[in-house]
Amino acid sequence: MVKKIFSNKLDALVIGSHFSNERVDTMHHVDDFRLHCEGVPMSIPNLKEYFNNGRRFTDAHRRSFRERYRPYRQLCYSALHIYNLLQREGFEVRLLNCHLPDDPSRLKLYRENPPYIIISTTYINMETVRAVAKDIREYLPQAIIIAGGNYVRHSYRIWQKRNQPYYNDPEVINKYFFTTSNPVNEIDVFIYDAHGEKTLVNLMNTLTQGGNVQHLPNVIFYKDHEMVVNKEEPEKFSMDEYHISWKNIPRELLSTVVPFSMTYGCPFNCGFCNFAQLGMTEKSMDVAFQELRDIAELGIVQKIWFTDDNFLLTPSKVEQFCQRFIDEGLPFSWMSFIRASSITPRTVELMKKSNVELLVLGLESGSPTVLQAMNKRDKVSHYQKAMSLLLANDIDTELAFVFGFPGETDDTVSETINFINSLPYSPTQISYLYIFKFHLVPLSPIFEKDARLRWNLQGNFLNYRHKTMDSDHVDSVMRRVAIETVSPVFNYLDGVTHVNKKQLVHTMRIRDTLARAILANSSTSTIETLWNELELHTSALLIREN
Ligand code: B12
Ligand code: SF4
Repeated sequence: MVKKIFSNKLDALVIGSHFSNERVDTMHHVDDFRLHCEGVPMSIPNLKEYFNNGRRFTDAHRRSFRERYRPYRQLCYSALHIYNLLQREGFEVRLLNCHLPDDPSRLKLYRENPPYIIISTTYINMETVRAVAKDIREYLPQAIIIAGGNYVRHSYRIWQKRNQPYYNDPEVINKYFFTTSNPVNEIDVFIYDAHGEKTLVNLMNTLTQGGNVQHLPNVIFYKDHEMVVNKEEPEKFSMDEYHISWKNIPRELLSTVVPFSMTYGCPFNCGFCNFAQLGMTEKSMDVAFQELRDIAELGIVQKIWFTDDNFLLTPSKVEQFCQRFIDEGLPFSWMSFIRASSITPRTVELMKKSNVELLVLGLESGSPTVLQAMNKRDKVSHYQKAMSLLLANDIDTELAFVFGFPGETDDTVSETINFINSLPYSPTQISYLYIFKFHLVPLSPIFEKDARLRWNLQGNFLNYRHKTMDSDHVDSVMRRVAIETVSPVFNYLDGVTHVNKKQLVHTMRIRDTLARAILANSSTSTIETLWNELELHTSALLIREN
């Protein structure tokens, strides 16, 4: 238990992410090809308003903000994890899930004068952390600001490799905490362990008892403007040890959908991915189901969002999980990432029975050549079988593809477009299409010297060229894919429950046919006909907003 030297009631404030219209976003490569009017993405509620109001908005700015902010509203699992940890350790803690500039609710929390501010960098990069930390410093000059999580870990590993070719490029080193020439001085202590939970608790207890960080492993701090890197002592991490005590999570943090994690890490090694290189740790089924029963008892949650990449890793895992979910009669629908190889007639049957709502598949490409170059360890023929089964059972999907990886050519792009367009069609199923521009990131296998030489790969991040394509061409490829794909739709996070799913799916398809016609510079009369059709169908739609 912590001894308090501060008179404050509150010990710590945890910050999970940040959003602003001007934010520096590491995912700029997700091009937005959705239908927009007056800068507003046209979700179903926005379409209704637009048509009801004579095809204009009176509040376009507010609506645009609301739509862009939507993905940030949901509770981040990483922030919940740290909040839960500190609460369990006896600290009085609050959670600011998403920091927004100009948001009065952050000031309300600052006014409680938390001596420690804990920033999780799972979702935010260095420049975003700088913006958040500057804001905190303005109001809480005495607070101890601690940062940890994914981006801090990556920064440490890049610091270790700072003298290696490609890692020593100024464009790279200036994007990460410990190599940049412009450090984020507002942060007092960085925890660079891959996990860091024990270090965080140890650090807070040490400081609270009047000690200092000098001999604490796994931390980095600045002393007299010099960076001090304390020795590394990798923490042991177990998902069971850090299970969430749902009954102690304040109700105001919960909603009808909650994030849930079953595993950490990934046994694969896809060429473009920089968060794989860790062994996998799993939560035991008994602990997971105890948590799920606790959530059910809260009586507010309707859907579980499994946020880890790999909990449905094999067909037997899916069968084991779904059978127990059914046997325990849990009152939720659920959504999760899944690998195509885990989708079989039996697993689809069990997933359907256990009330699955949406499955997210990182298919990455419809070209065997590109899948092989990516080391994806999956086959297009698997994808086809998996998608037929999901569509036949009306299970909605999110399908993600990456364009521009070394080996990509206009022909492989055509293969992917043909694959997408060959997927069976169902009037009552939705497949959301996510297209990403290949992002050449440090610590991914393709960033390393041997792979670079093999593909004659030069550049960094979103600007590169290799043997088979360059990043400018990838931009035009993205546009081409958006225009030429047919039945999957873009995700507007509509936030509505369908009264008649067939009508809803039909309206979504018209919306994207229109978006694609506009992108393709189709004739004014074609576009006007589609607008009229969309208006007709939107008006007929009976929806419940979530
Ligand atoms: C699930 C997911 C989502 C879900 C969120 C679900 C949810 N409600 O939690 C959705 C789809 C909504 C989403 C949205 C976005 N995401 Co996302 N997402 C992920 C994904 C797949 C898993 C995240 C996760 O839970 N990881 C597990 C965490 C808890 O692990 P960790 O960070 O390694 O932390 C460990 C420790 O370090 C410790 N820890 C965490 N924080 C701290 C802090 C301290 C002080 C300490 C000591 C320890 C500690 O806890 C963990 C266990 O030990 C990751 C990729 C991945 N596999 O990690 C991308 C990822 C996190 N997302 C990313 C991005 C960019 C986004 C978006 C900005 C995309 C966009 N443009 O809309 C949004 C932002 C949303 C937001 N709120 O800010 C990036 C973030 C990169 C970065 N840091 O700059 C990632 C890494 C993907 C990538 N490679 O680009 N995402
Ligand atoms: S992209 Fe590949 S390596 Fe990365 S988490 Fe997914 S399966 Fe694992």
